Amino acid sequence: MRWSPLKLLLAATVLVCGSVSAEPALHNIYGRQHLLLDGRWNYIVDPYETGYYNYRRQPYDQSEGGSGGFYDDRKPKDKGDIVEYSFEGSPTLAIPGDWNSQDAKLENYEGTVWMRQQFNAAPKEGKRYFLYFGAVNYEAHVYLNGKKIGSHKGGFTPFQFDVTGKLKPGQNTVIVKADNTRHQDDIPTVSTDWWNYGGITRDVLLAEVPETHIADYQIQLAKGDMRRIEGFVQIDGPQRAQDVTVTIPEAGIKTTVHAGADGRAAISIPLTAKQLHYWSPEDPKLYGVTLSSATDTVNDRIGFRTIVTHGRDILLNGKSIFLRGVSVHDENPLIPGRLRGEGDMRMLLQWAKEMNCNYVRLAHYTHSEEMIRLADEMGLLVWAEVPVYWTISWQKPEVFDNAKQQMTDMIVRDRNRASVVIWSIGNETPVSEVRTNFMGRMADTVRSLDTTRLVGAALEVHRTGDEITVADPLADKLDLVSFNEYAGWYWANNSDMLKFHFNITANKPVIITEFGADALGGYHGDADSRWSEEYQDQLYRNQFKMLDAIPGLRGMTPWVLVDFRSPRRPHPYFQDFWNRKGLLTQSGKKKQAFYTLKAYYDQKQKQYK
Ligand code: GCB
Repeated sequence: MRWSPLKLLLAATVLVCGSVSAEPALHNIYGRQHLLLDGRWNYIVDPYETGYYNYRRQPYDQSEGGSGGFYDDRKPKDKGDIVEYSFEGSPTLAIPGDWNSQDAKLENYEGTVWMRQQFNAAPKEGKRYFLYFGAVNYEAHVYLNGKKIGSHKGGFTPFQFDVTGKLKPGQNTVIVKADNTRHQDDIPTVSTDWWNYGGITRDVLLAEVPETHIADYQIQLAKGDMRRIEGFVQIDGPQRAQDVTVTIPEAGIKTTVHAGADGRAAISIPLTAKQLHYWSPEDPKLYGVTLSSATDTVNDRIGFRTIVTHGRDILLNGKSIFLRGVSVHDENPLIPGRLRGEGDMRMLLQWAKEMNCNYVRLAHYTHSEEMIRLADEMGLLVWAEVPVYWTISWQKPEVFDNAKQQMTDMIVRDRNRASVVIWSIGNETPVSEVRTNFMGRMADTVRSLDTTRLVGAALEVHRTGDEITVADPLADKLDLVSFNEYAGWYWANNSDMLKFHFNITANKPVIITEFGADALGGYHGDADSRWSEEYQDQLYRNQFKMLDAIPGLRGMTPWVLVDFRSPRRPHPYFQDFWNRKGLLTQSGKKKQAFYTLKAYYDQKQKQYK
């Protein structure tokens, strides 16, 4: 069919007006009644976006009742009919899972892929249904039974659509158009040091909740106050004014609060001295917590701890702590691709624990909710971050809105996780006025959403002669002096790096967010030979000397736990498209520096006993 210009214009208008952005996701999605839509999804690779645009590059009608694109999932009506695509018979991807690592032809693919799943539903009266995506990289357009239900941008945070009234009893079809093309005005932007894994990389769920339900809540210790639980509960639906009872049976807590017409109630629960067993890496105690109202009940497992800074100290539950950390990417070195489930996640966190870590930096984007819940359970403190990385289009309001949305979605998702102690607003953002304004507003966003945690950013260092400083006005907005520094690798080397010294005068704790060196596992040389395990090992030893001289040093997360794939790393022998700064190789073998860092952490642990 050829479309008249008027019809095309109308369709385009409806498309713009009719496209619904995703809504903030329900808190604690795994605690809700749900159907998991993971599994094998049929997919069609669509580099020219034939399923979305007609031959004139006009989008097909995406309005209610609109049709034309692959979302129709059309079958030929009769033998004379022509349909040039078919999900039936198309290959399948395991979801959650990126496409780059599942189809050799797609290893470097950046563009559109359509994915289809079919499922049975039995929608009930008086219930609301949300189609929830843990993460889709990067831009997602979602269709249910041939109708567009909305779109979302951002590859690492969850989103959902209200599909109440749109589900059919019996078989339903969900189709996702995902596009991982990089753009300058996105978050992250075109240049990163990680693989741009595209697709539905985390769980897809159909959640069922009562019409009036508990949508969100925070139940945490008040900032620095070990004797008070503080937070809120938010009810959504037609009967918002309700009582909500919070019970923590093991701690003998039962409190009822009243939500007004806006569905919101503040929570404040005084505690006696020994009422709670506080969460810590040594003893990651989680309590069963239940929120119940006349219409809904939600269960969670929550740990209680305080985190504050005091001068140059970091106090966990009032006690000085050294953050013995390591940086981690959401990537499985053994089976290429993003982490696909608890087994993968446990493997990475267990390696960190073996190194005697009490802390991980989940860099440089938001990792999955399961990973954070595992950190809660295994006793690892967490630095959580959004992909505001390197050079963003700082001056554009819509880019700020995107960054703010990703930050908000991360906080809303993880605000009840004891492990998360630091929200990071970004990584290595070069100093300029417009950037500092942008990042300052990001810090304000975090503080407006959560007062109980610290705010950080991985800053850059500045060198004058032999002196290394952090000359960044953003530091005033942060709770920590936190920075990446590559002494001995990108500048200086093992034989001259020790002539440099840090001069950091701020009365705040100092956390090194990255340092490191590439080493090809099994490649040996002396401590001056780049790429050798000995070079990396010596660099760590030198770093400890330099860093221990900083009076406020309270932690570090060397770069990085395990080798990871990166298109920026083409050296044919040493890299082969892997960043080799891992303390473990791509096959999980420990490099020498693994043991050196462990020994350093053993000693730090004794020091902070
Ligand atoms: C950095 C980046 C990180 C890179 C690392 C490197 O500063 O934050 O994403 O992977 O350096 O290896 O160069």
